[in-house]
Amino acid sequence: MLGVALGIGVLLAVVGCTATEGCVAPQDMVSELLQRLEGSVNFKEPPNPSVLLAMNLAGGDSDGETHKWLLEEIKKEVVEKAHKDMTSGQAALHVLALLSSCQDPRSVHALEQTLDLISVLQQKTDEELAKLEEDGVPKTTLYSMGLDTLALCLAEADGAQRPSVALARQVLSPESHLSVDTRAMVALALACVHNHTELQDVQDLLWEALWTVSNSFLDEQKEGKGMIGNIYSMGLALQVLEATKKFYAPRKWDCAQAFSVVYAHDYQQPMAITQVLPALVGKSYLDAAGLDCTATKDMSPRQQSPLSPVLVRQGLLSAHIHVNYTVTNTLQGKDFNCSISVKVPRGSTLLRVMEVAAEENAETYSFTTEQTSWGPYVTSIHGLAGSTEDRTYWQFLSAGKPLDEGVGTYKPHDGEHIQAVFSTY
Ligand code: B12
Ligand SMILES: *[C@@H]1O[C@H](CO)[C@@H](O)[C@H](O)[C@H]1NC(C)=O
Ligand SMILES: *[C@@H]1O[C@H](CO)[C@@H](O)[C@H](O)[C@H]1NC(C)=O
Ligand SMILES: *[C@@H]1O[C@H](CO)[C@@H](O)[C@H](O)[C@H]1NC(C)=O
Repeated sequence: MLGVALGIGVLLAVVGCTATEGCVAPQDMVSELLQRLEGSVNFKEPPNPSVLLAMNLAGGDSDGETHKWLLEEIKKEVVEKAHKDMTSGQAALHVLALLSSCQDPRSVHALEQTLDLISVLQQKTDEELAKLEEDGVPKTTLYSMGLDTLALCLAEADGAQRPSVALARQVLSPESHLSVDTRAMVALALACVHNHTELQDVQDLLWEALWTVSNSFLDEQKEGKGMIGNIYSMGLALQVLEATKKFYAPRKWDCAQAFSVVYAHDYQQPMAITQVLPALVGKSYLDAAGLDCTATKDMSPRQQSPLSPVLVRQGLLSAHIHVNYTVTNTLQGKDFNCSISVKVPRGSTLLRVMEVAAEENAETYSFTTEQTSWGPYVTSIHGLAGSTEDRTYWQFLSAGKPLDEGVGTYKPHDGEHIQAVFSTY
C-alpha cells in the first residue's frame, strides 16, 4: 500500500516537473514571437518553409491570410523548383512544412501540376549518402542530411534508415567535431527513426548516438550555466532535450536553467525564431507530422499591440566608432592579408563596415552577398568566392573568435578587430 502510494507520489512529481515547471514559455512571449514571425513574411519574396513549420507547431492561426499565402506559395515553389533548384535540405524543409499543414508531400498540387516531393527527396538523400560513403563528406552538410532523414521518417517513407545509420556513426566518431546545431538536427532524425525501425542492431546504434548527443548537451548546459553552443543553437538543442528524455533517463534535465538563457535573449531574426519557438511551446520538429489540423486554434498573435519598443538610443546616434577590418586568404590562389581601419556610425552592422571599406578601396575590399533565410551571406571578397564543391567559405572572426551572427546582424563595437578569413568547413 505504502509502496503504491510512494510510487504514485514519485510519478506525480516527475510528471509535474517535466510538464510545467518553467518548461513552457509564458503565453505573451509566445504570442510576441509568433507575431514577429508572421510580421516577417514578405509577400514579394520566396516563402520560407521554416516559418510555416514554426507557425503550425506553435499553434498559429491557420485561417490567417499569411498562413494561407505561405502554404500556397510553398506548394508552387515545390512544383517549380524541387527537382532542379533545391538542395536536399531545402526539399526536406518543404516536406516538414507541408506535413505540419496536413498536406500530403507525395502529391503536391499547384500551377496545374502535381509533384511527388517524397521521391524527389529520396533521390537527393541518396546522392548525399553516396557522397558521404565515398568521400567521407556529404554533398551539402550533415545538418541537411539530418533534415532529410527526419523528413523521410516523419512522412513514413522508405530511405530514412540507411542515412540514420550513417549519421549515428558520424555522431559517435571521435574524429568528427560536429556543431551543436548539427548534432541537434541529427538527433531529431535519429529519434524518429529509432521509433520506426524494427531492427534491433539499428535501434541499439541509434540509442547509443542519442544517448551521446543528449548527454553532451546536458554536460554543455551545466558547464555553460544554461547555454548549449551559442544563443542561436539553443532552439534546436531545447527541441532535442525535450524530445529525447527517454534516451538520457534517469538523468534529469534542468529545463528551467536552459529556458532562462533563452528568455534573456530578444530574438529578432525570423530564422532564429523558427527554431526556438517550437521548443518554447514544448514541441519539436518531431511533432510536425502529428498535428491536429481540425482543432480550432486560440493562440493567434495579438492583433493590436505593437512590437516591443526598440532600445532607446540615448543620443549615441551621432557618435562614430572605428573598426579594424582584415581580409585574409592563404588557402587558394594568390595569398593576401590586408587591413583597414573604418569609421562608421555607432550601431552600424558589419555589412556597413564592409561597404565603407569597399568604398575606400574597391580593389581590395569589394565583396558580394547572396540573400538567404538568415540574411545576407557573404559569397566572395576580393574576387575570391567560397564554393560548396570545395567546401570553402568566408569565415568571420572577432579577436580570433568566430562570430555567432552574420554580417547583416552583427554590430561591431569601437576598436574591434574583425577578420574575414577564407576557410574550409
Ligand atoms: C551549414 C551551416 C553553415 C555552412 C553553410 C554551407 C553550406 N553549403 O551548407 C557554413 C559553414 C559555410 C556556414 C557559415 C556561416 N555560418 Co552557418 N550554419 C550552418 C547550419 C549548421 C545549418 C544551415 C543549413 O544547412 N540549413 C538547412 C538548409 C536546407 O537551409 P538553407 O536556407 O538552404 O541554408 C543555407 C543558409 O543557412 C546558409 N547559411 C549558413 N550559415 C549562415 C549564416 C549566415 C549569417 C547566413 C546569412 C547564411 C547562412 O547556408 C545554408 C546552405 O546554403 C546553421 C545552424 C542552424 N541552426 O540553422 C548555421 C548558422 C545558420 N550559421 C551561423 C553563422 C553565424 C555562420 C557564419 C557567420 C559563421 C562565421 N563566424 O563566419 C558563417 C557565414 C559567413 C558568411 N560568409 O556570410 C549561425 C547564424 C546565427 C545568426 N543569428 O545569424 C547559425 C544559426 C549557427 C549558430 N548557432 O551560430 N554555416
Ligand atoms: C512512434 O511512432 C508511432 C507511429 O508509428 C507514433 O504513434 C508515436 O507517437 C511515436 N512515438 C514517439 C515517441 O515519437
Ligand atoms: C587598427 O588599425 C590601425 C590603423 O591601421 C592601427 O594603428 C591599430 O593599431 C589597429 N588596432 C588594432 C587593435 O588592431
Ligand atoms: C596578417 O598580417 C598581420 C599584421 O598586419 C599579422 O599579424 C598576421 O599574422 C598576418 N596573417 C597571415 C595569415 O599572414
